[in-house]
Amino acid sequence: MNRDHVLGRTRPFGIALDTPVRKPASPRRLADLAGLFADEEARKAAADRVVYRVDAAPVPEQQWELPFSITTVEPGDVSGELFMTRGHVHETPDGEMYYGLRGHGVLLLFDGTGASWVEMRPGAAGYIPPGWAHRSVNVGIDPYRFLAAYPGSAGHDYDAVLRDGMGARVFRDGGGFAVLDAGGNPVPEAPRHSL
Ligand code: M6P
Ligand code: ZN
Repeated sequence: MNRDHVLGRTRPFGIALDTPVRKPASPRRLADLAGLFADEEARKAAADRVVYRVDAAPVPEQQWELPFSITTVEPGDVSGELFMTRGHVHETPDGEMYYGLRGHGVLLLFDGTGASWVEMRPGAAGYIPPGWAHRSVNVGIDPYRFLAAYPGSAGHDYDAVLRDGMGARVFRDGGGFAVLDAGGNPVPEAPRHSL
């Protein structure tokens, strides 16, 4: 790729992270999340409830670009399973970075064999390594909001998650939450580093 070609494509800009970026994209409701929660009947019964929305910066999903977006997941659950995004794996095995802005979340990760997770609070960064499926879960009582930045070449494959799941589900547990594998065993949290 030659530099002159990419230089003509997009222009610098800034965005205030905590105000609506553009007109919000159409919200994802429980009606749009078929086959993802363990209790499918309970999901259908509450089909109109808004689960999350994604506000994307005006960056094209093309190689060499770095698209970013703010996702807001509402608090709530389906039979105790906490509200979450659809979840996807990248079509090309690009990594991604999340940064917590508001509320309390879990970044759930799955490499096709085992699950892992990162607790997300305002100011926390979570790393999604190449090839790992990822989903965001609101484990708090307020909306959970985070910034995501990923290579423009990545693409979104949703079928892999529908077919194979995420290796774990996140449930309400008393006043807190539990990340459990298919056998009902707790999944260990990923290590947390300081810079
Ligand atoms: C983050 C990023 C986006 C993604 C969004 C919602 O903002 O990972 O690429 O679209 O979360 O997740 P999903 O597409 O899985 O519903
Ligand atoms: Zn992604």
